[in-house]
Amino acid sequence: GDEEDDIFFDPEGEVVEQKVTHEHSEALNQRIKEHLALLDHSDPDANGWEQITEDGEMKVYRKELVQDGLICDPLKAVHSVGLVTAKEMCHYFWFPDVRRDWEETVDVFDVLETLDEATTINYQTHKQVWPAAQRDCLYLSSMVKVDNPPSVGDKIPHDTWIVCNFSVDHPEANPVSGCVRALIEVALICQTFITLPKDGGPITRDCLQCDIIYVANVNPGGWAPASVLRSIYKREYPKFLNRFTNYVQQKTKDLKLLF
Ligand code: 18C
Repeated sequence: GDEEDDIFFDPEGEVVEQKVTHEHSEALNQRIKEHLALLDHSDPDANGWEQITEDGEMKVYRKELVQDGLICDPLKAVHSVGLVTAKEMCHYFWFPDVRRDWEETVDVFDVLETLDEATTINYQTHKQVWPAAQRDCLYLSSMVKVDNPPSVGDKIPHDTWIVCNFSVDHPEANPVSGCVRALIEVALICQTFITLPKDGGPITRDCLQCDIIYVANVNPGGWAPASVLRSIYKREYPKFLNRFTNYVQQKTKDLKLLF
């Protein structure tokens, strides 16, 4: 389609420009803007986030939220891992070809459309959890470099990337029968921090620290027992973050740094 610029202001008041290249560009830009506001919260317990678990550097928070009788608890995790860049983390989270390498909760996975080099529309079904019906979701997934992130105090990131997944409709969806459609709003925000070698040598993987914020708002779309659902949350999100970050560290350990 026609390219035009959509200009908006980030929370610091700086102008951020995002290209409008496809029919979901404006929705995408709006969500990116909202997710990036999370970088402003230096206190992770701010705004009613309740910590539900932690594991090393990883902390997982939720807010209890029930909508129309359905449990829709927003989830937020913060993590920090060495040896990888923000772009590498986001690449492996976004790139459809490697989805099955790290995503354990998915059965069917199809790319329905490629909107640009870093944006796809995906359909997937998730493993069924007794006694609830199986879930599927249909979502746009896009990976974007963030040029002017809101600042997080005195730490200056080398670079910032985000992957944004959110539910959309698509005419070519061929849903698996019996599935209940879950609605998702997910973001993975990654920032690379570099400690330069004291001897002036080259930057190696040991110089890298990648800070991560992961947020997920999932509406289960239909009945699911509260206790089962909340225990799935508590178990599956930390499991995903550990598995995924280990996966990216393994995949990249012998590769050139990707910024
Ligand atoms: O972000 C992640 N993955 C991305 C790529 O797949 C994408 C996916 C988001 C998750 C959408 C969840 C939709 C419903 C899931 C159904 C439950 C499956 C659980 C299977 C357990 C064996 O952004 C990484 C996501 C990793 C965490 C997934 C767990 C999500 C739990 C949400 C539960 C809400 C649905 C209720 C289902 C019924 C349960 C009784």
